[in-house]
Amino acid sequence: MFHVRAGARAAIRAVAALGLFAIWVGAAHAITLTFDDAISGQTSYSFDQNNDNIVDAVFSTTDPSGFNTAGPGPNMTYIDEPGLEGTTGLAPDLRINFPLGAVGSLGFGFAMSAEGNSPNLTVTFNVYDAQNNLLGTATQLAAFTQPVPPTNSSFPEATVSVSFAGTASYATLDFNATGAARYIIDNFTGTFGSGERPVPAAPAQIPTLSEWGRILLSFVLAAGSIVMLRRRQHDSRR
Ligand SMILES: [Ca+2]
Ligand SMILES: [Ca+2]
Ligand SMILES: [Ca+2]
Repeated sequence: MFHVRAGARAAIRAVAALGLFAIWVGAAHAITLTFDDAISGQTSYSFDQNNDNIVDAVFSTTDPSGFNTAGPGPNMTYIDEPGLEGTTGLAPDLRINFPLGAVGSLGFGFAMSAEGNSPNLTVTFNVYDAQNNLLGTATQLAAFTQPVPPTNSSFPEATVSVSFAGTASYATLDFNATGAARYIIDNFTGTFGSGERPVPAAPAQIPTLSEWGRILLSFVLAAGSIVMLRRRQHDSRR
């Protein structure tokens, strides 16, 4: 027999509750896009990080050459290639749509293709709702880090995040082209994935009768009225 004392039972219940709580907190928290998909040359790409066939975020650029995935190489703190690489020459350089909406905060790591530090190595990250209201903004300067001290990273880099109230519909990234010609981003994090956000229910299907169904129904109705009529005639003769 497997006896569990009351104290042990309470402990098991507490651990189970803690586990459920951890799962719940995990579910309510963030998704991280790691950009592992092959997206070279694409100008728009729908990312489905948890592979449930529900798009989590759509990244798009107006650069006809599209995105690349490689850039600064492995000696970086915030970029773990593949990432999402592109030109800084647009305004904005990148747009991110959140089909399920995003809440709380959004953030990512980025690097810029410069050989030295400069005050122009900036990105401006804007977050908007569906009515194009600006929910939050941040401008962040990139600088050399030391992934393995005392050696500097290959390129200037940083992380940036924006916290906001309400539901974000899309965000834009604009890198300062006077600081560097190319950017790369990685580990785009926020509460916008299909595992974290309620997926809208499909519109209810109103059943409609096919042509065959309508013909059949009219026959049934006609047959019914004939039976009723006969019965009435039969009753009146009695
Ligand atoms: Ca990555
Ligand atoms: Ca998904
Ligand atoms: Ca730009």
